[in-house]
Amino acid sequence: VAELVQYVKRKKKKGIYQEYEEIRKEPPSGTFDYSKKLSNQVKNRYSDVLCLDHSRVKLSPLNDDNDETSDYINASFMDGYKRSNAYVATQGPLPKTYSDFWRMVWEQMVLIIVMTTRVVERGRVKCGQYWPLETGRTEQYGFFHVRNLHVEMFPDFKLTHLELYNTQTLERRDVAHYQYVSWPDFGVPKSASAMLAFRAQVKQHQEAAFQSLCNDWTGPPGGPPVVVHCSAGIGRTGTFCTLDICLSRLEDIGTVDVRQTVQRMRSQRAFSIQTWDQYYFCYMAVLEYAQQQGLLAPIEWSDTELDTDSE
Ligand code: PTR
Ligand code: PTR
Repeated sequence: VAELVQYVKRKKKKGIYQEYEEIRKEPPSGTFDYSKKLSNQVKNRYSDVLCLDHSRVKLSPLNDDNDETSDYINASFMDGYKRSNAYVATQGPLPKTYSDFWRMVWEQMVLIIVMTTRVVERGRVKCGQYWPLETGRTEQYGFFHVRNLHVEMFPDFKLTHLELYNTQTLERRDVAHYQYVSWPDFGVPKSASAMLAFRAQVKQHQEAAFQSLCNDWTGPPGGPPVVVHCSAGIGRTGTFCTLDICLSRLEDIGTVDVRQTVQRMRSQRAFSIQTWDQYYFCYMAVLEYAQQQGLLAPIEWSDTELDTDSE
């Protein structure tokens, strides 16, 4: 990581911005045909944010209709650090897709949902209210009943314990819903420390929940994917996952490669990380983490290193 400090100091903020511009110019690594199908278009929140065909999450087709696109949801598998399909990155569910969303959560045996947006921001709906808000309430979405068991409030996030009931198989499962509420729209968190604490809690919860599931799990060794979504499922979602991957690698082998991480992620969920600031934030958050963990001495930044105008 010491090299990473030198790298950021040498490139300065402007150089990191340019690095992001280069990544952004690379064409997407595949086709979006399935997302574009006429009967799927209504299931996309944004007509310009589609899923790559090769990494999309397929729902099991519904056999009670002839709709051959009933397996579609705007969601993509993404690899984590040394783990394939560690995440499902998805858009904020639309009323039309609530039941598809819960079907995906069920079929992928998801334990944790991470939401990095609020439902309404600046007067605009960013995501549907796809789970019951009040403790004790149950809502029905397709053949799932979702019950809000209880809510815990933290300074920057809210943890809702949900119970999912599948009315077809009569099984119940617990799902934890983490909503990060301090991420301003059009921007990045001011300090990385709240985000780092959030990530640490999510990671710990996923590991603990997976431990208790172990006997029932027949999938890959790392356990079920964590579902991560914001509004479009690319900007804040990509930032959260990039950070998680970079920190896992740092914890394991002591090095970080933000650029390669983002390039790989974009090959599975196109357009991941939407702004320069989000990209730069990943670097700064990694450095903040390394200082917190005592892997780095406190860094002193000169004005020119943090200034976008200076060369
Ligand atoms: N495409 C958007 C625009 O044209 O304004 C860009 C945009 C990016 C819009 C981010 C909203 C965004 O905010 P959020 O990440 O909070 O949804
Ligand atoms: N067409 C939308 C826009 O540009 O406004 C797409 C979009 C919306 C892209 C939100 C990114 C957005 O941010 P996020 O992925 O963080 O929700």
